[in-house]
Formats: sequence, structure tokens, C-alpha cells
Amino acid sequence: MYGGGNIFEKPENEIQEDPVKLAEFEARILAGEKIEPTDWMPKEYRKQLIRMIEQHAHSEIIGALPEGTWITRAPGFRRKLALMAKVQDEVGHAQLLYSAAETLGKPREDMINDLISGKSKYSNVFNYPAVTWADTAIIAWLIDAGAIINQVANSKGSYGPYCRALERICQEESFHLKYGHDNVVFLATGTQKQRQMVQEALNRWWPPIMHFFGPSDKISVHTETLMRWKVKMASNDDMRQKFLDMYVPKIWDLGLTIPDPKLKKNEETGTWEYTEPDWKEFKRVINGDGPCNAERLAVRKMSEEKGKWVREALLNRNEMYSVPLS
Ligand code: BYC
Repeated sequence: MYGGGNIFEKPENEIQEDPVKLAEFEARILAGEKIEPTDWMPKEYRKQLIRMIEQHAHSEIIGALPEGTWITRAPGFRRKLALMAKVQDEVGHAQLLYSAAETLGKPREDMINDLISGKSKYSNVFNYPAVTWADTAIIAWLIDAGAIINQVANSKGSYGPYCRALERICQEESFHLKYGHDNVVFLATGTQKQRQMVQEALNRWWPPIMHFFGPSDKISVHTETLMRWKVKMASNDDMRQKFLDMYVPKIWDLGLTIPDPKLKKNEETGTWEYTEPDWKEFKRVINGDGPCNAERLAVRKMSEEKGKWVREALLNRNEMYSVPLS
């Protein structure tokens, strides 16, 4: 268990900016204006946005994998159709996000290469296996719930293309959440075996879900800068609290238990108390050493290699069209 001190390194911000331009930029942010791709922006703002949007895009395509492995094994035709549509949506979200990140100057190919080489991160949660069908139900309900809390907040942020992508993504995520909730309710009100299956899935996913919102505010390295520039509209701990507020009662209503004996709401302060998540485990997983990291990247690498001929064919087609007709 993590016992104190910062386990993440704070980046040195050595980039000098024109103070007048920086002040104008910060005044625009303060006034709630949206920053667009052709506007002046500090290099660090651009760099941070690329990092965050790119990680988010990677999380969507890698996030399609744990649920995707259940498409062929979904219990029944309707569940299969719904899961296929969800997985397809997640990949679509990645497309929107890669396009938003490209507006900041990083080519998509570089982003994909950085994902496959392990240079870029993606969400911790997708490095765990979906062991049973109930795991997919918990992912679709609770991970999507966490994602909505994060994305609704950040869609009110400062960078236009990211905010617009998030708005569209949230519409689809709210449908995923309904699908996940329906699945969990079905299992939690089913046979004893189904109830046990969904409880075990919740036990497996609870620690990664608590990690999902990012390290605690005490040790988060980017929150302060990103909140000042309205890229992040809530801190990691505030988002975690909001999730607990909204979803713990719903989980308990279904007769499920949460695997944290310390979890309770402090009625005086209005905040949830919980066992401090294991940040060392979190750091290990996001840096490549989780149960499924190697498998997830191997699948992406394979799909990148197998899709090469399609991309080349499309490129040739474009070249054909760009030949002058005269
Ligand atoms: N996982 O300073 P901090 C979905 C890293 S997909 C991995 O607090 P920040 C879905 C962080 O990058 C939606 N790494 O960072 C898809 C940093 O490392 P670097 C996923 C994490 O950026 C398919 C270090 O830890 N959502 O819903 O201020 C199926 C220190 O952290 C994580 C997003 O991507 C993590 N959970 O805040 C179903 C949202 N947390 O880069 C569902 C967009 C932290 O310095 N991202 N790290 O090496 C964000 O909102 C923010 O990046 C975070 C972290 C709140 C996650």
C-alpha cells in the first residue's frame, strides 16, 4: 500500500513564453472563451493537451478490447447486437479524439506508433481481463459512468475541438451506461449463480475503478496547471467523490457489496471515506506491468500490421483523385 511521498515526477516547465501573449491567453481562458487550433497558445498548453487527448484516444481503442473479446460469447442475440454497437462506438470515439489531437500538430501515425511502442499511456482499467460476462456488465455500467463524470466536466473546458468531441462522446456513453446498468440489474436480480458472478466481477473491478480518476490530488502532477488552463474542470479526487456519491447508493440498492470495509460517507463533511487506493500498483500498471498490458499492445500491433494494406490502398486512391484532370 502506498504510504506517502510523491511517486510521480513533476515535469520541469522550462519553456519561456512571451509574457504579453501569455497574459492575453490566460485572460481569454478566465473569460471562458474557447481556444481554437489556429489561436496562439503556450507550448506547454499544446503539449499537455496532446498528452491528455492522445491518452484518451488510446483508451478508447484499447478499451474496446476487454469487452470486444465477449462479442462472440454474448448471452443471446440482443446482447450481442448491443455489445457490438458499443464496441463500435468506442472505436468511433477514438477517431474523434485522434482528430482533435491532430489539430494540435501531432500526426495520427506518430500517436499510434507511440501507443504500440509503449511510450504513450492509456487508461489503467483496460489492463485487466474481462473474466466473465459480468465483467463486461460492470465495465459498461461503472467505467462508462466514471468516463461520463470526467467527460461532462471537461466538455466545458477551454480547447474547442476537445470539448466538441467530448460532447458527442458523452451522448453515446450515456447509452452505454443504460446498457451496462440493464445488464447488471439482470444479473443482480437473477439466479444465485448470476448474482455471485456479478459480485465477483465488482470485486475485481473496484480497485481499478478507484484508480480510474487518477492519483489523489496530493500526488497528481498535472492537475494544478490543467485546471488553471481549464483543460481539466475538476480534480481527480473531486471526480472520484462525485462517482461515489452517484453510484455507491445504486450499487447497494442492488444488494451488491463494495469490497472496501472503510467505505462510508462522512455525514458531517459530506465526503466519502475509503481505503487509500494502492498507488504503487496503479503506477506499475500504467507503466506497462499490469496483467494484460502486453496482450493489449500485441493486439493493437497486429491490427496495425494487418490494416496496413487498407491504409495504403486508401492513400493510392487519394493520389489517383489528386491527379489533375486536364
Ligand atoms: N490511467 O497528474 P495526473 C472509456 C497518469 S475511455 C492511466 O493526475 P492528469 C471507455 C497521467 O497520465 C475514457 N494513466 O494526470 C473506453 C500521468 O502520467 P504522465 C478514459 C493515468 O492528466 C472503452 C500520471 O498518471 N478517460 O471510458 O492531470 C470502453 C499522473 O496523473 C490515469 C480519459 O482518458 C489513468 N486512469 O489526470 C469503456 C479521460 N490517471 O502522462 C469505456 C481523459 C492518471 O505524466 N484524461 N494517469 O506520464 C483525463 O481526464 C486525465 O488525464 C486523468 C489524469 C484524470 C485521467
